[in-house]
Amino acid sequence: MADKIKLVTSKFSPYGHRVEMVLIEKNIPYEKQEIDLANKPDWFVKDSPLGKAPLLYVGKKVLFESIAICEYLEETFLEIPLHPKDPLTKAAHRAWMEVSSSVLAGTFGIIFSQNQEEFDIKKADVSTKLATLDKHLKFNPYFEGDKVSLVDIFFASAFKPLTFIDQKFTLEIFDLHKSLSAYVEGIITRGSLSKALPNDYEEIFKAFLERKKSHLLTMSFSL
Ligand SMILES: N[C@@H](CCC(=O)N[C@@H](CS)C(=O)NCC(=O)O)C(=O)O
Repeated sequence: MADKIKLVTSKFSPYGHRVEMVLIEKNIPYEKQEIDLANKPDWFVKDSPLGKAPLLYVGKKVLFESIAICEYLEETFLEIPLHPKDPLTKAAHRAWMEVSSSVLAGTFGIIFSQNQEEFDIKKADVSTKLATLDKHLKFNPYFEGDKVSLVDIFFASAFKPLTFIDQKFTLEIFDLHKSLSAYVEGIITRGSLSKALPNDYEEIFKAFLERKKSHLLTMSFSL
């Protein structure tokens, strides 16, 4: 019998969303347990070496770090592959997966900004990253043509919070990047992301901004 798979994550974690998207896209049966990262259970602190979510329990073993988890799922559940076979193409996908993580880190930089100066610097940083993506990538409609890949899943989970703040706070961050924007719209509306996101995503996002005393909340918004 196959080992039981359990995802432990927080409702708001984009790193957890990317793992859950992989589970859904690959039709892998799984259980999910959501925890409150502001109030971590003892068992979670014990099992998570860095104290971060997500974790993936596979039978009695536990994995941490979302990239390692997704790569494990890709190598184990072969029926619906999400990586290209060719090693050179796969390496390029992995490189852009790293870039997606830097877009996500940049987005959190904007969210954590405490004043206008910090906000301007962090927003410029993300804009530079978007310009880099625009310069180097052509999507058709996904990264590798018609078929969704792991790299698209990584971009979907990274772009979800960015598009959320872009729309709610009218940041106009995609205005110079129309083709990237069309790609992003396609991946963030995939069913696997909708299923991975909690129904109360907006409220959770708002509570997170309040907890972090985000400078965004001083700007005009429609939450
Ligand atoms: N590199 C990690 C990042 C995970 C991460 O930063 N998770 C956040 C939630 S989005 C977390 O657990 N934060 C709680 C903390 O740092 O105490 C991964 O890819 O899994």
